[in-house]
Amino acid sequence: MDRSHIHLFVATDGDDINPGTEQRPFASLRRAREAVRALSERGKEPITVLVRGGTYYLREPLVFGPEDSGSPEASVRYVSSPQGSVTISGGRKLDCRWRPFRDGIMMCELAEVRTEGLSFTQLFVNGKRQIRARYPNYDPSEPGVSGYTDPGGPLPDDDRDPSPGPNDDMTFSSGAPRGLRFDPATFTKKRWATPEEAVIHIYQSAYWGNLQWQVKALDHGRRIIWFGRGGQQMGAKWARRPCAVNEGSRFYIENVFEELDAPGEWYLDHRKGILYYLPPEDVDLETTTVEVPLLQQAVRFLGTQDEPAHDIAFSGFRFAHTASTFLEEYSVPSLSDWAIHRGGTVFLQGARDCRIENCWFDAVGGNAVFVNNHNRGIAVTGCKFTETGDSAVCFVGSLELTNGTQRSFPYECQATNNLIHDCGVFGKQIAGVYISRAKRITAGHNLMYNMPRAGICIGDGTWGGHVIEYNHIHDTCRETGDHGPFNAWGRDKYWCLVQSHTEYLKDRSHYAGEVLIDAMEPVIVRHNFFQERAGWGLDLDDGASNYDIYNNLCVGVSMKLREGAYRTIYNNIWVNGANSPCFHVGNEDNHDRYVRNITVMSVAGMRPEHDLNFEMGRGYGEIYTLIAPPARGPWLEEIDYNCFHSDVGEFAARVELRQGERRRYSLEEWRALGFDLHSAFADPMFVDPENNDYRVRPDSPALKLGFENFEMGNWGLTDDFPELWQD
Ligand SMILES: [Ca+2]
Ligand SMILES: [Ca+2]
Repeated sequence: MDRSHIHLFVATDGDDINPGTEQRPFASLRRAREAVRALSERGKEPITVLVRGGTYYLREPLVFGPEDSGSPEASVRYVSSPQGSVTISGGRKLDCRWRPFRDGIMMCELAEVRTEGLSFTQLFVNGKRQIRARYPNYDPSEPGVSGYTDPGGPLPDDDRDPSPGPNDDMTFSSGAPRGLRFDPATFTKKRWATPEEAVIHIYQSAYWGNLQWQVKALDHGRRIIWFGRGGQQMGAKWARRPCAVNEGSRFYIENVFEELDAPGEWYLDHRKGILYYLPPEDVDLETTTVEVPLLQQAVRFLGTQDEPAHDIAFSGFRFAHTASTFLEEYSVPSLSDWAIHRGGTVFLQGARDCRIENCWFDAVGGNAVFVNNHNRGIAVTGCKFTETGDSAVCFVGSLELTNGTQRSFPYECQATNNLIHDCGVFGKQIAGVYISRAKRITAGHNLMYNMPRAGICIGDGTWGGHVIEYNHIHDTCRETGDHGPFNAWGRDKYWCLVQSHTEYLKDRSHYAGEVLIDAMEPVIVRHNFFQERAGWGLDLDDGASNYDIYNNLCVGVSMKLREGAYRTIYNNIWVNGANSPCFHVGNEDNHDRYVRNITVMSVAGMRPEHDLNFEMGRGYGEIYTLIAPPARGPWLEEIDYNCFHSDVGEFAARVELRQGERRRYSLEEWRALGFDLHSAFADPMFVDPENNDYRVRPDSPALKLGFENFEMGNWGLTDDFPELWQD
């Protein structure tokens, strides 16, 4: 052991009155933090706190401030020893004495529910999240579809709420519906004793995400579910006017005692202090560990722009049992669709050069890592995120607080080499990596799959400079639509809602405006591999501007450019996209260039899918979709030197003009628009597509057009991703 390197020790069988040595370790991370704080060598010598294996149940979040910081030469590190052996729990273990209730349901008395006000919304049995008693029952077979039921329809405005809340008369533009009609044919036949305890989880009408409400009352006569608090979990709620939720909004309702009827379901009776649980067959209650989340956050790095918490690292921990946050406060960080809860199991605000490395965020209740407002040089790397309630990693600044010398946004941070899958258990408008009001964020070498919405999402152009590279993303947007594995918006100060969403089919248009004031530096998207069955692929939605997109391989999806300007799309490969490359609602004179790309469409490869997404081009072998070009040109600075092919045998583009004219263009007609004058309809001659080698052969016509082969297979996790977190 390096003599100049200070080591402190923590063990579950230690004692906080100990000196924290190897022989006499502390018992808590909190005590170790206090010892580090007091060390005169702090910032001069590297300090490592070695935490020995076991579960550390926190009574309150661990907070690290400027006074707990290291220095660039001598950081303070908290390390699980060995790696992966330590769980930092935001909950507590229950002492359950189970006895039978009825129908296989077991019960146990929890005195602390009445004596201490213990309350929880999740239950973990042997480390696995169980199911709060619900209707319909959970069914994993088709995520977002199975385990839900359809409503009867939205609530008409003139339906009078028999017990309005004191502020229900306050109306405002981002308000939420007051309730929902249920369909007696499909709704539960059971009668609920305490419907006001129930929580509804329901998809927004356009399936851009979901919303939750506390149920206020059930009216069986009028077939109405009245909503109480909730509906704040999305920014864009009004996709299908007039209702955020309508007859197409699938939902389930949880926390209902009478619906406890399936293995894995549980219910806590707060009044009696009794926990009920129907154990699955493979659970032996004699030997189980039962844990419940209490804290929403486990670790907080808290400083300021002038006095940051800095040079602190967490390495090798499993984070578990943090409380769900979907009924907490959500804010709308930008003009994009999102609302977000500014919290996370690890929360950073006013931090600099801190690292979260090699950690597993195991079924945490809300966001896993939230990098809020001013932060710089934060790295989240080598981590695994599974079954998170909301997003995995969020970098979100504050427009309200960013002004003058107030730099209240994440800057030069990274989420790299992370394994992210099956996230968004509660929230569906979530992402693997979410970036909003931030600058120069790198998302690289992540492997993401089985996500309800995008893998990586950028909410508006402020302030660009991000690098999205070498990610391998597949099976995203499983529960939502109109999106892709990568999604971005550019609803900054010049973006025009009127052109975008109401006038775009009329004879009106204008230019994109001074988009580079907000989207200051280009966002680089390169060397990613996206494999999907549906969706837009690279979805540059609503004005997303200033992008350089090259050397990406997209199989099953392609790309979309909607409004915006200054996008250069070159040297990418799109194979059998659910959508053909789409130029969607154009701004005049928009400086977009689309050159030297390869598009291959196969009708033979078409798979009819149940699909939430718009499918345009699929099944027709169309090479492009062009929708609502500007009423006055020019549009698209250059589309040329592309190689495209389809087994239909000839070029076709689907064109929808503003005047409502829809038809297929031949190559000659397409060229009459000034596009693809030098491009070739020809087989690009991939080397070995069956094995994801989409380089082209030396005699490929694409090479003659300037396409250059790029490396294959270097996407996703790198070799130093921790072996213990590999699936
Ligand atoms: Ca049930
Ligand atoms: Ca979109």
